[in-house]
Amino acid sequence: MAYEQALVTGGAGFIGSHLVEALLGKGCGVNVIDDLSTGHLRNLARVKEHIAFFQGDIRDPERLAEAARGCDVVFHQAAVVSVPKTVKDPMESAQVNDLGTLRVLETARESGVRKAVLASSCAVYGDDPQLPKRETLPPRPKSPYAVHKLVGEFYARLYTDLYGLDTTCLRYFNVYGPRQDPFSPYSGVISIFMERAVRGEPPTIYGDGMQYRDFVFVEDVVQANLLAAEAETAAGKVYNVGTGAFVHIADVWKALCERMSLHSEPDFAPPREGDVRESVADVHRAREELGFEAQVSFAAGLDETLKWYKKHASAP
Ligand code: UD2
Repeated sequence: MAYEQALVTGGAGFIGSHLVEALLGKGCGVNVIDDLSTGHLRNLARVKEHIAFFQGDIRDPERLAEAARGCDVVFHQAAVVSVPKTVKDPMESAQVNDLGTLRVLETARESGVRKAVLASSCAVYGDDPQLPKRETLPPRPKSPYAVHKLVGEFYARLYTDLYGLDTTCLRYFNVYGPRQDPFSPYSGVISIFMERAVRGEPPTIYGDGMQYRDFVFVEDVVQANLLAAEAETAAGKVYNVGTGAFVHIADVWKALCERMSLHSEPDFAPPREGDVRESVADVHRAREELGFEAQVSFAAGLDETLKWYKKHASAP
């Protein structure tokens, strides 16, 4: 193993907490920093005895330095993750997502971290109609969130070029899985539909339901992070993390109804403003350079996620 001690920023969040578990499973020591603004300690309940947890803000240099001490790799997952929140308050989200990310890179540089893997997003592609989304497409950010992610990518590459810090950015497509919080109108569609299906209530589909997304299971996203951390030739680069396949939104609900033996027609509402109609990842670069290939089929991922939502129906 190329690293022994990892820092996971946002480690109490949906993706971060799965990453923490996988790192521990590999025998790696794990430090977590999280301000618990959207993450929850319950996401770390199973591993809390085995990690060093630092409650704090990534913008706090002393706290971050404390959390990074002794780490050779950083997985940066902490962010304001709600796109509409960044639209509503672009100054605050820039503080966290732009300056916070810069602080993470700077702390990595100062504290002798060897590698930083940053969570980016397919949001950077914006509404470019070309499909599948290839890393070589010029970015067309359509929200402050997308700009933040792009800024992070640029800083990461700069830190590789200027300071020799090995950085890799991963453009997550639509991540889903256990622990994704459904209780916000802006939560991922699968988490919202899961919650509805478990209650036996119909969801709302915005538009005709024929829009589609590349849904990638959280365990696959974790694997992509682990591969990126060990890759020798990924410094300063960005990679899509998706499956290369897509599912129509209407079919997500159908698949859930089948599994729950529900006969529930969704409500339909006008398309959401600014919605991208079609999104699917080109997965070649990640496959060729990181050896990453999503392993979990949509059917298997949905089963696994549903199992979790059924168990945690009232308190995800
Ligand atoms: C995803 C990311 C977002 C940003 C964006 C960039 C998530 C949760 N969000 O937004 O952070 O990176 O990609 O393009 O991964 N829908 C319904 N009913 C609902 C909720 C959603 O029909 O109750 C539709 C929605 O209109 C959209 C699709 O489902 O067409 C996916 O919505 P989403 O919010 O899960 O994800 P997306 O791709 O808009």
